[in-house]
Amino acid sequence: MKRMLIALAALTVAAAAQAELKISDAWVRATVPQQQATGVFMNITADKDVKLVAGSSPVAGLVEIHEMVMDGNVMKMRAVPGGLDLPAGKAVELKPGGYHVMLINLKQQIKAGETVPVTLVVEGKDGKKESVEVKAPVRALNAMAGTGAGAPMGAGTGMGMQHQHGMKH
Ligand SMILES: [Cu+2]
Repeated sequence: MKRMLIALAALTVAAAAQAELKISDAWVRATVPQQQATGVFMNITADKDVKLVAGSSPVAGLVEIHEMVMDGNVMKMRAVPGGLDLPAGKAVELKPGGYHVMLINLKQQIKAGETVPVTLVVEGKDGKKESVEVKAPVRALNAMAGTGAGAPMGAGTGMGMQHQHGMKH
């Protein structure tokens, strides 16, 4: 009886802290054989202030939240320090050349037409974490920014290359 009460209390706390995430246009960039890493892109809108702090996927040994930064004249990517802010009610775009979820140490080739499950972990201001699963369809290797993103072609291509050699960062 006592154990059951504790379980109920825990559930109530989780429900109160829960943020809702609206995720749209999720996709993963396809890989060539032996490729070690690729990016996952999507639009996320949270209903509370949370941070995207981590992720996991059955196809990757490691998942990181990345941003692109200029290092001299070279665009590089790195893990977002402290996680990616998802302000309440504001759509945050993860797209090629910008923020992305990085799948690292790939266990298999990611082929166009498949769907990759990715679990995202967000942290609220109270430090509570919750996870959301996204099923992201795979798009061809040369796929550019998703619907409506309209990134300039030249810049996008260069960053795409950086992605394919993601293990160097
Ligand atoms: Cu990356």
